[in-house]
Amino acid sequence: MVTSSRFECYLERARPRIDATLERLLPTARSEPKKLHQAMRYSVFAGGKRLRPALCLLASESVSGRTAAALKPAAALEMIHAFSLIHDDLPGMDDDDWRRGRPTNHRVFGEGIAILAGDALLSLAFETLSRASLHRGGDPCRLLETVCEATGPSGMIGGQAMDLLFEGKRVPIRQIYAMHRRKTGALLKGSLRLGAQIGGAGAAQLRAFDAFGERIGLAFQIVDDLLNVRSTRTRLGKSAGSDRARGKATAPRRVGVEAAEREAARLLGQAARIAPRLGRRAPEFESLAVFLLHRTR
Ligand code: GRG
Repeated sequence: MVTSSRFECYLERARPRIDATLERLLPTARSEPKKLHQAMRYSVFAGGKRLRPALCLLASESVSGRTAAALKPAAALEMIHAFSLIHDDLPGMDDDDWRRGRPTNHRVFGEGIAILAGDALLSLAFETLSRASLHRGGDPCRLLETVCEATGPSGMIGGQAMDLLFEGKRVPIRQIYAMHRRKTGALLKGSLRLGAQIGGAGAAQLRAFDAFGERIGLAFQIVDDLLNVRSTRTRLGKSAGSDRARGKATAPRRVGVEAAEREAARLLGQAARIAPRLGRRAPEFESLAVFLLHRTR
């Protein structure tokens, strides 16, 4: 019998609350412009794991024992994530037809509406963050700063640009990891920082969250690249083997599957050793490191 880890149990419990918050924040599919709202909802409610919002909630709970103030900011992270996937799949980027076992947003709604659905999700995310109600005199500007840093040129957008520029080139592994830290790692790390800030973490605890986030963020993308090599489309819900076909710069392609696996395990081992410094939910964070190493989608 396969038993779920502590982190998976937390994720299962958090998901309905995250979904309900997203449901309240997103425009209904019946309001105009219907096609735009349908496209936004198509990608947000497509069976994603809700990892980023769950990390935000877990960090807030770990610091303060509370999650209520983190719920809307957590939902904003999922909107940004959905936005990035819609744009990542576009013909001008990775040109993918499948995501989470369904046709990609632009395949269903057309390229123009897919671009706008992504843009609208990003704007709605920042609107949501700007309205965050924080206890103990917390400042929503600090939250915006965290998320802007995670998504901007030094975060996700910068990493996506490196990803495009590296295509078809033989890039040193150091630069591949620098790209991964930005493209994927920055939003995961930022999700933890956001939750910790909402919980009222002090400087030392924020540094511990950053150190943990740095490692799980990079390891997450290495594992994603390994899945792209090893898995099938049915299992992943998106195109497998596409990195090789597009000449993507990835760790398994640059240093080999075994060395990439060792690096992911090394980073997640380090993360597990930092976990005890992350507050009352330390066991869930430790379990997260194991979950990320063994995930299959
Ligand atoms: C303006 C924020 C912003 C971004 C635009 C398109 C783009 C720049 C960035 C794309 C970044 C990207 C697609 C990174 C890949 C991250 C990744 C491995 C996603 C898969 O995450 P999971 O496994 O997905 O959490 P689910 O389906 O579970 O939600």
